[in-house]
Amino acid sequence: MAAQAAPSPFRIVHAVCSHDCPDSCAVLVTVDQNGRAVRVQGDPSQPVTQGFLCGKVAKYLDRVYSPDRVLYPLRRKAGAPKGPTQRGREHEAFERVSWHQALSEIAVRLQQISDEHGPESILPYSYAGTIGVLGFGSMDRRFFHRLGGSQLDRTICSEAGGVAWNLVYGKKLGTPAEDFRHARLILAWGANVHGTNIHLWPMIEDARRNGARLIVIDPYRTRTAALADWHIAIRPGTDAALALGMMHVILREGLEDRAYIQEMTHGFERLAERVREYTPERVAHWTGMTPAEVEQLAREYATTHPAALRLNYGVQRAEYGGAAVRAVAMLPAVTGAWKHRGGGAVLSTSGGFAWNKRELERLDLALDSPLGRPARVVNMSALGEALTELGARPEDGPRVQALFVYNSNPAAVAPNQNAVRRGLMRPELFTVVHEQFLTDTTDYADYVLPATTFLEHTDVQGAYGHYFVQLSRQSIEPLGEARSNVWLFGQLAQYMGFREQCFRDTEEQMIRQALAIGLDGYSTNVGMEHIRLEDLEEQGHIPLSFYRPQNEEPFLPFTSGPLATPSGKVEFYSEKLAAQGQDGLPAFTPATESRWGTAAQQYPLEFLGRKADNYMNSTFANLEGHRKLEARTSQRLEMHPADAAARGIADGDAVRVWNGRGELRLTAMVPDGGGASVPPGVVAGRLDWAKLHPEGANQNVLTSERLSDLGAGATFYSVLVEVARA
Ligand SMILES: Nc1nc2c(c(=O)[nH]1)N[C@H]1C(S)=C(S)[C@@H](COP(=O)(O)OP(=O)(O)OC[C@H]3O[C@@H](n4cnc5c(=O)[nH]c(N)nc54)[C@H](O)[C@@H]3O)O[C@H]1N2
Ligand SMILES: Nc1nc2c(c(=O)[nH]1)N[C@H]1C(S)=C(S)[C@@H](COP(=O)(O)OP(=O)(O)OC[C@H]3O[C@@H](n4cnc5c(=O)[nH]c(N)nc54)[C@H](O)[C@@H]3O)O[C@H]1N2
Ligand code: SF4
Ligand SMILES: [Mo]
Repeated sequence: MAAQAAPSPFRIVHAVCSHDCPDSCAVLVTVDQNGRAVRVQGDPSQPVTQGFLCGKVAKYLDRVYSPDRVLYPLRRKAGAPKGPTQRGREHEAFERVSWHQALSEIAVRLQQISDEHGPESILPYSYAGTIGVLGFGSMDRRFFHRLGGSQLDRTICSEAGGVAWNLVYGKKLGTPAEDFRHARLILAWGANVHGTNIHLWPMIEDARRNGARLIVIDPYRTRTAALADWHIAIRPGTDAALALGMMHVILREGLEDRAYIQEMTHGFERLAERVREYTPERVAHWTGMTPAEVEQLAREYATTHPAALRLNYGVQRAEYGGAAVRAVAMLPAVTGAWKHRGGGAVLSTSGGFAWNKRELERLDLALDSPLGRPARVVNMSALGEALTELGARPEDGPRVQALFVYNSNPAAVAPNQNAVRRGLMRPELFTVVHEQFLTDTTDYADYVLPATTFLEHTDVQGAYGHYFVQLSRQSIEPLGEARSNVWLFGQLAQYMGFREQCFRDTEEQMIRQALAIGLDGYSTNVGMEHIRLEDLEEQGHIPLSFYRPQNEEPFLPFTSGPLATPSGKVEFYSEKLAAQGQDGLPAFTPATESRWGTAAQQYPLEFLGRKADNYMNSTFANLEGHRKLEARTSQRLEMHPADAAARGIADGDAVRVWNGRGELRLTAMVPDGGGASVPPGVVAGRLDWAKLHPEGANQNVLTSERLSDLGAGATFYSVLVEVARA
């Protein structure tokens, strides 16, 4: 008798990693007959994921099924004080309540606050816990618009760079990740490819096998830098000088692409005039390179084709990060690198995804709010100020009386942590946090609501490192009473008595809205016209129409016009900026908090409060397995031997790191001999959870709320400190 194959007790579900990472991996989740996820793996059929996940998410089931998950709504017990709580004892401050109780009590409280202080006294605070289109911003936006709550300017990550890029090119598009294979020269500029964008690495390896060189420009010796052909340990915040210096050499030696400049760009004569000041000698003085190195880099970049530039967001977390990104972004337009497959540059690909935000976010609901207009805008990068100072002047509007946090851990990730804390500790502030874990921020919450992970809800997603639209199907039932962001804000709207139909939309309906599905079943979004939901369901991932990796015809952005800039061209000179009284051209300005700033006498070291390779901002920092991977650098201060010696500090010493905003204790990490991870005058640390430190604070006690030149973004990498043995 022929044996018949038994039906598999497992099913495989297409999901998408929703963490704030350019790679947006296609994930295959294996679920057993009991509905338990038993395996996650990268989808081999997705051309960027290529069948593997990063070390953080390969261990994702440890996170999903962690015994520390928040599984039920929690309410702070009467009299339980707010503030940093010892890990493992957080639960003692809370009591379990039902969703009905939590939602009705929160609704009553928000209504009271709105009536008494005006709805703008309610501030949502969210970032990118999930970058799924629905989870990142949809029902929540509808809710706060209808409520009249303050609008949040989401600037903490990429705004300076995004605004800068768009000033030059009009749209966040760039060289496809897959095409890096064809490059002969790769520049990773403020881009920690190995740590934060690992799926670009195989493309770089392919290119190198074919003879390409990899040059890394980063003050810190990342794993990527250690593997490069040339690591340029540039001083923090001096990238604009280097890029303008490269253009100086390129133009002096006639290495520019006249035809491309003529056809595609605006303001070249003015730029040429400007770069004359940036001689290799002057650039060397600022950057810490030699003049010969500046020249060599310029020549190599301009004469090697295809040359691909991976510009990531490291450069723009700086006071003049906008100008720096503008200058760097102009390089491929000067050399015509865009014309070659495998050439050009990429900061982000997110401009390719024209989601139907109008329908998802419904700003028009603001007209039905008690304000009858869109509410004031509060910058998330100055949360400390918003909680402690906003409302002091009549023109500010009301003080913040309620904070509603989701998709974010501001007590760990927002700059100037001491100010943030002072704000969160205000006795009258009402704070709600929707979370998967009891984080630094939930220590200040009046209510904690349990949130789902991407295995437990459905979403649709684009990416900022590739061009695929992907559907993420729910693979398991929510754990405990965890609920998605969409569910939470839809329900809360019912408790607030909002009658609009849109608050009853299901996730399924909202995915159709995001895709703007037309009568014929196809999306009506630009670039998605060939996509039906049914096809996404079946295939999991579909490339945008202008980008088909299987086509022979390569996607060469910015090689034909008109572009989405005011002139329709690549803008070396921005009339728009000039009209605002700003410099129409990029220039180099040393940061206030840099070795050239006046505060450098008191605080002589430039501090880079970087991200951890094995965490995702503060996410994962609470998990034992991830912490083990990060152990070598965790709670360390990486120093150059010269700076350590000058302070009598040896490797392994306990040190105090401080400035006018705060102080932190870390353990010095000083390499002996060569191999320093930072250049002289620079020290570096890693982001984690504040409550993992004995003093209940992390490196953001040192960072400032000063905003960047463009986009009013955060400036985590323009910070001065002093260090001493503890
Ligand atoms: N493993 C891991 N992956 C992540 C994240 C994470 O926390 N961990 N975070 C995710 C998020 S939110 C984002 S926005 C992306 C960001 O991805 P990246 O842009 O790569 O992020 P950063 O690590 O901030 O910056 C990159 C590099 O810039 C360097 N840098 C700092 N200052 C300067 C400077 O002035 N000039 C130059 N040239 N380089 C400088 C830093 O040392 C760092 O190595 O990564 C995402 N992926
Ligand atoms: N010193 C320093 N500070 C930094 C940076 C740095 O490089 N150095 N980087 C900055 C950057 S680039 C960024 S983007 C920000 C990131 O700041 P955040 O966006 O706050 O990032 P995370 O620390 O990852 O916290 C996200 C939280 O969202 C939760 N979460 C995940 N999925 C969901 C969900 O579906 N629903 C809900 N309700 N919650 C969910 C997670 O459990 C996690 O606690 O940090 C910034 N802060
Ligand atoms: S964090 Fe990034 S690299 Fe890791 S699985 Fe998610 S998308 Fe992929
Ligand atoms: Mo970010």
